[in-house]
Amino acid sequence: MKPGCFIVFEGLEGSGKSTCISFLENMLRSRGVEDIVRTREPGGTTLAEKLRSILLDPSEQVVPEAELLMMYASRVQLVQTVIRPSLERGAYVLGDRHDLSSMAYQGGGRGMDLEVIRSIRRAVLGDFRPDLTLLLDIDPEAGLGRVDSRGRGRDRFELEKLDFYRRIREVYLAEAAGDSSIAVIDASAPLEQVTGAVADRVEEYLCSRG
Ligand code: Z5A
Repeated sequence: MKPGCFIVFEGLEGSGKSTCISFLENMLRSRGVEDIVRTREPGGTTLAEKLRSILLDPSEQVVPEAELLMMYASRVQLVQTVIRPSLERGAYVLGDRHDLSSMAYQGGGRGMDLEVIRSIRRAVLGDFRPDLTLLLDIDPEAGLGRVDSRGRGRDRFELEKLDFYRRIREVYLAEAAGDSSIAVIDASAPLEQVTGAVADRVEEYLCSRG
């Protein structure tokens, strides 16, 4: 059986990750792909969803080191019990965030050492990586404006100041510049343009793997 593929969407809050994942899922289904698994991080397993509710709770005081380790506890549980088994049977796994979020948020946002984060990744995930990452790049003010217009209140991360998000964006773009498996998409463009770029990038990737 042909191995599956793991396509991840990354970006600031309100950049359109969930919207683009739904678009891609529909696109793949319209081409006859049936086995599609959607994941979100933190989350996606019973253990990881419990960690997620702690991590997003604005009343929780979480130190950066604990935050990082909880992100990886959530991730390794998801990879071992959901993502790897899905890929092994040939599924398309569409991820709403993965490892790059930890580099950007805990590294850029919280100022933790990127080498420490890389070494934790190596220790718990080995060489497991997404096949393709689509980074939806947007100015933090525009992204948070979209989040606020949904009117559901801000979570613990969304209460951070703009500088926090600017640092995250810088790390996202710096990591993308050094990694050909990360494609940057202008997420401030009208939705049809963004989904068009998503379709193009995925198409390129699928052609390249034959
Ligand atoms: N986090 C971390 O710190 N470290 C880690 O390792 C990981 C995560 C994995 C999880 O939140 C939090 O955990 C996150 C980082 C941290 N911080 N926060 N908050 P999440 O991923 O569950 O939530 P999020 O990033 O905040 O997602 P979101 O707010 O749902 O945003 P989105 O999925 O990117 O956007 P959307 O829901 O698709 O779109 C937002 C709105 O904009 C919606 O009304 C759309 O209709 C609209 N939209 C989308 N695209 C467009 C365009 N192009 N034009 C106009 N309007 C648009």
